[in-house]
Amino acid sequence: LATLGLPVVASAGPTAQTASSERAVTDIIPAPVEAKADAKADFWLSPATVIKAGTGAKQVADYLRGQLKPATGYRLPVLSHSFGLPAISLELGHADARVGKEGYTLKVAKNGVTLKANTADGLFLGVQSLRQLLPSAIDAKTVQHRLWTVAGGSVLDYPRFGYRGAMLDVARHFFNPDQVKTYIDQIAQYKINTLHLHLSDDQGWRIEIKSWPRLTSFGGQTAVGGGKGGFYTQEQYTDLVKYAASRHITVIPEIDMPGHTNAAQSSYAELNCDKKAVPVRTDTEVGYSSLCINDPVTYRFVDDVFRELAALTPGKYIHIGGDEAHATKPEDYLTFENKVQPIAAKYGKYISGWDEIAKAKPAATAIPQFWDTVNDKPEVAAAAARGNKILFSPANKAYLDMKYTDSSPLGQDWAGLVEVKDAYDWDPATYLKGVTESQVAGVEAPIWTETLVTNDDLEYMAFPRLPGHAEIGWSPKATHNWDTYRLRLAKQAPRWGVQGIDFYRSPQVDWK
Ligand code: TNX
Repeated sequence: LATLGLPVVASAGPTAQTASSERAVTDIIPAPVEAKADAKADFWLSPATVIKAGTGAKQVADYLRGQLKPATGYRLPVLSHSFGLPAISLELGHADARVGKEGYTLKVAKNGVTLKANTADGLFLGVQSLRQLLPSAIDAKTVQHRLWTVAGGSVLDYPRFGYRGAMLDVARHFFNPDQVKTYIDQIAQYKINTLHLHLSDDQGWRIEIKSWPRLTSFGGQTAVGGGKGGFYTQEQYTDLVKYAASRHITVIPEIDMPGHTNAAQSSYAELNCDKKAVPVRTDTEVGYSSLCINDPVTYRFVDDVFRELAALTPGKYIHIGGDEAHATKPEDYLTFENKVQPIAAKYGKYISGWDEIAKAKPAATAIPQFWDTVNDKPEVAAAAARGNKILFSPANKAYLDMKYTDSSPLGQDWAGLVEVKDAYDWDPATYLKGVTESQVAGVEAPIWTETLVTNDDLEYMAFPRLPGHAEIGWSPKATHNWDTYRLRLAKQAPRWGVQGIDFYRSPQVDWK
């Protein structure tokens, strides 16, 4: 090493500080399919380590290099050969067949780390596991002088469900692009692969639509409580979608319709049946607004919005809302849903929507998002029977805006109080009558922001519950166990500390 001009650490180095008591491959959240710890196989990360990136692995290798640099101070080279130096090798292809599209295998040995996957997504998700094998100080933003040992062992891993989502409501309170990027990085570490952005609601419209400029110039200027609001220009939104993609996260944009539309209807008189713009609303009532179902202008509006939105959306899905349309007559609701779906299809997009859309018998590619608190919802089971995959966000389990206890300073309680154990202890494959494992698209944890304004607020509600939903979405059912999960969860807390995540210290977990 000295001949390479690199610092040499005398002493026993890595063996002087074994990783195994603090962290192990068996501690990873979400729990891997198979993990075998080997305390004698710790890898010592040093300035001489090379990140070896095979074909197609360069983006993930650069991401890893960027993750490791601030705390270690090491400028690890990303190379296609390791030249006999100790290496973290990222290899695409030749992975165990079981790992599929998003899985990976990870081997940490004394002489190097090998991560293999069939896709760049798999490598990225494997890197998230690797990060958890390093000391929590690895996430520090400034150089920490210490040894960096990667806990030894091997992992074979792949997800239970393909859709593992988080939803952020940027309509009730606006979150600027940097705030959303912060949340993206926080969720990516738990292998969340979908970010659903709730871009419009009664209190605000947050995405620039060039053919209807007042949606943002007027409808984007308000928020719950009368705050100043905000919106994303199409350029900013595109940048956000790209940032998410760099974290292997697909963005699904939601325009909520035919209810939750007061911001649009206060911006444009023609969107109201009586052709009078409604007053701005910044209270938190729901279910009072409705687009005008039998007026052709409504569908010109939807067409323009979907056309522009689809052009900003590399993902296959757009979310069309559809919840709590109490001000729309049931027959009008069906008329509306049946007219808007072909518009999405015309612009090459499949739809998702809150579970009410199941009543309109959408095409089998549509994903109804179950958000109710009941265990029996016949129209959702009927959709599953017709071939629709169901996304699970039961409000009394998965809503991150529910209070933990009745003394929680933030959040709501209409779906009940949701402590960390409540949030973890459920199974999407047995939750709803008539919907079984193969009919489940996955799990999404929504965070509604009527009471939430800052990233600290989001963090307090999402942590520690979000990692539990991520685990329900990723890990095999056989690994699901609260008693062992709570111990693994406790070990994440120092990481959140270093990352600046302001979490709720639930008394159900013995935090370090
Ligand atoms: C219900 S759940 C809503 C939202 C609220 C949320 C608050 C759903 C699809 N609609 O409009 O923000 O409750 O928890």
